[in-house]
Amino acid sequence: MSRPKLTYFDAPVSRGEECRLALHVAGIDFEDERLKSADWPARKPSTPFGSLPVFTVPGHAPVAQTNAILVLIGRRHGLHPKDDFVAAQHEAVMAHVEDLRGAMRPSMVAKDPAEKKRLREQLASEYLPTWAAQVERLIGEGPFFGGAALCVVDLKLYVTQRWIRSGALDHIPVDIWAGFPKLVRVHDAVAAHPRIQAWYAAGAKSAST
Ligand SMILES: N[C@@H](CCC(=O)N[C@@H](CS)C(=O)NCC(=O)O)C(=O)O
Repeated sequence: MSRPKLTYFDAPVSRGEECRLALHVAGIDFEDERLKSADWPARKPSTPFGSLPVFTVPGHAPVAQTNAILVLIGRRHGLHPKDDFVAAQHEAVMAHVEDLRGAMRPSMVAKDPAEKKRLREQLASEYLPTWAAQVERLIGEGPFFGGAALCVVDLKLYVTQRWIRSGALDHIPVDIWAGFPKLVRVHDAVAAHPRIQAWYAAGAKSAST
């Protein structure tokens, strides 16, 4: 292996997509390894924590945990604040995104449609608006989370909003965060970023989900 490799499932979503976007925005030539679900059971035990994404750089141990990967890329390529305290604010919001994924999970795995509906409606009425309000009050003048420059935290906020807006989550209104203008502005600024546009213009990497 002569170049960095990002391993994730074959879908333009979630934790893996955040890392792909970070690598692309950073201008890193990387191998975009996309696993089929059928291949995962055989690969899972060889990953650090039995999960994806995993980032492998020649000469170094594989790095797992999305936020660790993003902060590593961000620090090395100017996509994460240099000031420790500012960086900690970004990392707190990155952890907040992971909290949201954890909160969504029971509704993702619920088999009973009525139970799924109940969980989703509860998320839509309480958790998701509160989650967004907490982020909204941390965002400054923009257009990005920390100001004029795109950072890895913005990629997480973008991918998360894209997920909510995609319509893939039954019983969660696609416009549930429309009333949070700073959050929406972060989404729009990332979507309009030339490197993001270039990534999705390149082909099979649909931004529809
Ligand atoms: N805390 C981990 C969570 C990773 C995670 O749950 N990844 C999911 C895909 S988004 C996964 O690997 N699922 C398959 C499995 O757990 O077997 C991170 O942030 O990377």
